[in-house]
Amino acid sequence: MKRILTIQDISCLGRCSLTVALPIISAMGVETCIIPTAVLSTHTMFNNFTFKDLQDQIEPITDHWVDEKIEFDAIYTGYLGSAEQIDIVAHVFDKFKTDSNLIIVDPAMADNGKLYPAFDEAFAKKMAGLCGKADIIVPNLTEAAFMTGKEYRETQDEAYIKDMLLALSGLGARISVLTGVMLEEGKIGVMGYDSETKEFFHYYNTLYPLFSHGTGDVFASTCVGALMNGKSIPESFAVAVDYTGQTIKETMEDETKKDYGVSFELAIPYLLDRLKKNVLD
Ligand code: PXL
Repeated sequence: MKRILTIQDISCLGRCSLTVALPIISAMGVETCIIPTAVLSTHTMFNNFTFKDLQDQIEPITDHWVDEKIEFDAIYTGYLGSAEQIDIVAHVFDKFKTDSNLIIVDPAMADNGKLYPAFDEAFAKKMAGLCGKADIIVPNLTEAAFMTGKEYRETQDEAYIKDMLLALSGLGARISVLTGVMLEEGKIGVMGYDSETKEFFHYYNTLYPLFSHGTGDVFASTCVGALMNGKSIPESFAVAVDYTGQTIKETMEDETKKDYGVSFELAIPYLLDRLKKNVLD
């Protein structure tokens, strides 16, 4: 059985970060170890959220694991609460990176052209550095623009997406994948670039007209789970696009619930079924 480590906050309510990663990756049959970087009452899109920093626990927890000779098949990071946490997490990568494991960084910090309330441009530059230590990065267009210094555009075309991917690949990860790519009416998906083979790949499915926080976390978690199930990189992203779409579709049945994240639970049977298929070959 594969074992991964995911490092992100716990937003107690709001279905994002660890409350999404842990159930989804576990459901995909992968042992999911966690390091909670902070505990918040909700994600930061609510007003008056509480925030308890847990970063002083990261070194002792990981030192203990080093003593126990623990290894991980992948390390996946999402929302990190401060620039200092990025440095600490970079050190965790150094402790557990091997020749065969994968580091996946979702630089969760911005959307729709804006940084989340807790962050500034210096944080984005630091996150770009963490992306340089990853094998795979999965930013959305806003995050990519903040990390590369390139312009954020609402209207997308293929040349713009490819140009952004090449700039992202300059950060240092082997695989860069842009999420939320919309090049065709009614479709949403990803385009990726493999800097070793110099090849682009892409995958799209139906665009459901609902915006909800946490969909990026559902997406990245699913991708990690699919990779750990032996799927190829493009197929893993296809599984993630399909499942994320399905969770949004489920959530649309009850629009009032969207501030509380997507109804990913209802789509888990779909995910397990989808995991058995390969749609790209
Ligand atoms: O990745 C989404 C996310 C995770 N954690 C916290 C957040 C958000 C998005 O707003 O605020 C605390």
